Amino acid sequence: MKKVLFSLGVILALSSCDSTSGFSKTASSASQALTLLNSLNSNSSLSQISELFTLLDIDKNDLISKGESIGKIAENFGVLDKDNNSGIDLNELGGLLALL
Ligand SMILES: [Ca+2]
Ligand SMILES: [Ca+2]
Repeated sequence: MKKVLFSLGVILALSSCDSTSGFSKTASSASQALTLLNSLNSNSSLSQISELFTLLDIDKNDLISKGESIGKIAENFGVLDKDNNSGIDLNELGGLLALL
């Protein structure tokens, strides 16, 4: 929890001295990701999972880290991260459909 607050503080500090355009872009893809996540159900296609993955993987390292995860993905992070490498890859994210 402390770590989350710390990274939030870093994000806020960065956004206040950076131009606001970069921050609002991030905020909008985060809200897009949340909308998409909420629209998923057990019949959702892998292309929707893939779109969600792209929105969430902010640093583009092909893994969703704990910090990048939101909602049900954050809640089930340990379940989805099958190989316990502290990141959820596209295949592991597909496991989300079984939890919906
Ligand atoms: Ca990432
Ligand atoms: Ca993993």
